Amino acid sequence: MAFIAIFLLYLQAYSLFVDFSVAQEEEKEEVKIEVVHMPEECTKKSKKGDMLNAHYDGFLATDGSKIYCSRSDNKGHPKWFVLGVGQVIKGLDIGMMDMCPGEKRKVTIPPSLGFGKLGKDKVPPDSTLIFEIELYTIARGPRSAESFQEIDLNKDRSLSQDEITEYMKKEFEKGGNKRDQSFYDAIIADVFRKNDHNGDGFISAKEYNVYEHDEL
Ligand SMILES: [Ca+2]
Ligand SMILES: [Ca+2]
Repeated sequence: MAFIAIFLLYLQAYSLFVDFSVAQEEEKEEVKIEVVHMPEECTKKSKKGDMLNAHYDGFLATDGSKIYCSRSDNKGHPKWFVLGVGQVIKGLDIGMMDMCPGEKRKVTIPPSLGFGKLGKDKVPPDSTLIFEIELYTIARGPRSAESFQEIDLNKDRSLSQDEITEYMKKEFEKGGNKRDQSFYDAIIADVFRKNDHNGDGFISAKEYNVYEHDEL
């Protein structure tokens, strides 16, 4: 599972996360959640800090026009994001809590938990939004203490390029995928460019854990 964390580092390097700005005012309004489909078996429920893989489409409540589609906006790939940390608008952070893999929801989001008084791009000011969401996967949150320790083979509380490469190889080869060294080198270069903030050639616990600095 820590592979997911590395994978996220990699994704972040390519800025696949939508940079929604969160409106903070008027938080009394609520998100309305309708469960459209519930799988027969619910293996686990989403919670804050989990990494979710989902497709979702967003519409304006007023006229039903589409404002976002993770299928077309993300080359058809389900979107990965961390729940509850502001990577998506507040209404989605709330509307996707306690959700099961395989579950589908229709979530109605008031303006104050969406794009607020200002709106953004296709969203006019003060818009209520409707999102149709299908959740595929719930993974352990990225950059947890657990995943850090799993990668940190020599337990010196920092991640070397070798340790991360080693980890990625192991994970890829589990899936029967042999890759040549250049494949890993490219990812590693990216990961270090984006995360090794002090340029010492190691990713420290603090550099690794961008969401909750106190966790490690
Ligand atoms: Ca180490
Ligand atoms: Ca560093």
